[in-house]
Amino acid sequence: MSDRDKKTGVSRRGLLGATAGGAALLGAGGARLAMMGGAAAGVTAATAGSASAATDAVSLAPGELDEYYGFWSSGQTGELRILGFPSMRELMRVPVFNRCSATGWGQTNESLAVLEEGMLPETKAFLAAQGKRVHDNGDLHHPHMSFTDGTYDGRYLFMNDKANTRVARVRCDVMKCDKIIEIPNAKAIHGLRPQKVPRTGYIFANGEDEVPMVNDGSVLDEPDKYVNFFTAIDGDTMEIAWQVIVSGNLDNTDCDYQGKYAFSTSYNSEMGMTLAEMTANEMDHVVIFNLAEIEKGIAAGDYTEMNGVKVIDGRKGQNKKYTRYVPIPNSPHGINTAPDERHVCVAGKLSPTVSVLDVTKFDALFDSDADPRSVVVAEPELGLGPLHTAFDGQGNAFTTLFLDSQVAKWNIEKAIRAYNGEDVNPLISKVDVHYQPGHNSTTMGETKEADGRWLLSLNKFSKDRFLNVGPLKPENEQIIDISSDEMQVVHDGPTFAEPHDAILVRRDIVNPVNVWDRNDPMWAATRAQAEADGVNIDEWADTVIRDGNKVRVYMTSQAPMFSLDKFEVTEGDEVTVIITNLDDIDDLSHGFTLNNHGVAMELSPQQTASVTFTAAKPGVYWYYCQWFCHALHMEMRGRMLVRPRGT
Ligand code: CUK
Ligand code: CUA
Repeated sequence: MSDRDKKTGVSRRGLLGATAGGAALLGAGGARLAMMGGAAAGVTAATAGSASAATDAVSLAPGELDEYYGFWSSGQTGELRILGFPSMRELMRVPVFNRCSATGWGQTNESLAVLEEGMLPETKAFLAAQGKRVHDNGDLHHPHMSFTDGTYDGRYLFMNDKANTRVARVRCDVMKCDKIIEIPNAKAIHGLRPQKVPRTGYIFANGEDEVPMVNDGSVLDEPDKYVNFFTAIDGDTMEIAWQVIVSGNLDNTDCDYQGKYAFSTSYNSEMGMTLAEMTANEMDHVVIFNLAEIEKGIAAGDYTEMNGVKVIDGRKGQNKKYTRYVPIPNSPHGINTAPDERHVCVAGKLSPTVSVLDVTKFDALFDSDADPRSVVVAEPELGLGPLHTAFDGQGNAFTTLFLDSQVAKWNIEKAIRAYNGEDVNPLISKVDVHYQPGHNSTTMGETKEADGRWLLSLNKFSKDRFLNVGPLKPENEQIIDISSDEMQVVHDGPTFAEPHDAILVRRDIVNPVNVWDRNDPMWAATRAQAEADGVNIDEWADTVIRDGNKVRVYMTSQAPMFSLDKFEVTEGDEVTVIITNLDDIDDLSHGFTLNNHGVAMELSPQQTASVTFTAAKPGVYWYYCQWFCHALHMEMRGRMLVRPRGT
């Protein structure tokens, strides 16, 4: 029990009671958990760190820079967040699946183009029926950087939207989203990973929710008609390369360091629809995808075309060239490839075990009819509710234990020896975290350059760790010093809904620009329209073009003024305001906010952005710059006159 717990009188075990009770509701799975309760006894957990020299290591003096970029998901907030690590200072929010009031994401024509481009026609029609053009929510779980030769290359970040079945890409040069695609056939994209070797390459994306193969509303309770999809996306073009139909829900995914296999956990091998059905089996599975065979199968025409995608049948009992199903206990969740480039750790969730797969045994699995379990080389029992595993690059693994509110440090090689009958204990130590950890992440830990310096534990509950802000509490993300075998918690970091995952990237890998390139593709369509209108948007512009009832207002910004301090339109006009920020000094962002029109957008140095609205109400409306840019920032404003129709 930590000092903090003593002070509040709340015991960690007491807090767990409620959650463990929840687990018991799961029936067979819960019973198994209860039975395994003592499995990891014998290792005492370190107490949580109090203020000490170690906490100094994560705090920076004013003006100092962090050693790592942290790229955070934000769950149902829908954005990507950038934090400095280990200071945990939030540096930026990158809107992706959400609507952003500050930047105009989801409102500017340039962002709407990104949001609409990869949308399925049926979704466009569905949204139109709701009076909308785009979704304004998303559920972003898994941000991952592109790889070259097994380590991060600083080109792109890729991420999923579980809520609306999408995959997005963020450009690391400007830290803006440039592509969003909706995945056909699949539903609820969850696990997502980029190919590590030779490069990204493919983005692997799991469909979590199974739906009837023909989902037209005529099928509900015919489980054999339900299917699920694994998708490979080309990370360069953001087009779908192929899909594989699988048995079972897909949860998380990862791939090897050889460029041959991807693999996904599956928590509902039963293909059940209710809680009881979904947790009936003691064993679920990991699906292994043979990339070369799938590519050959596609080339040879062994696919069905579904909604424009080439789909291979990789269901259990189908053609074994493409997939193999490895039985794993019990509703496995996280799947993480170790930096040793060989071992894959599969967290058991409802089983207290982590199953270790050896990728060098996968060839034999596909070449012969070997027992799929032959690729399992260790299965240490670590504690209750193992969810995700991170690595230090020195042969050790760190697994979050959701129900125990702990992180277990263990040694992969020792776990293999124990599995082979040797009398060794792979468990090194445990540390209490506060509380209920999901993902964890080590510095560079999902690359072959894992450096073993820090562990981040992303805890779902914060309970008593912060000032009370009402029934909705922040989550708590803790930094753990892993420089010695006794792990020490050195920092609490509250976060808002609901980061699942984060990656910690050495800062030399990430090199964004300070000022936009005037020829950036982000506003190529806007530029083409300006050219058609005979307006040069790279220089001072103050032109109003009338085109029927469409009006295009071209202006520029340069501190502390807009090139137009007024313009006139007529009631009912569809008005597009196009602005180029001519300032090219670091940090000199402007913005355009139009009063009482719900219009606001970002204009960073050398950026062009545009926004379209209907001038529906006669009158004078002030527009202003919403980024404090100059001593005369308040004066950086102008007027739009909307004349009554017919005047
Ligand atoms: S999942 Cu959330 S804790 Cu979406 Cu990565 Cu495991
Ligand atoms: Cu421009 Cu404030």
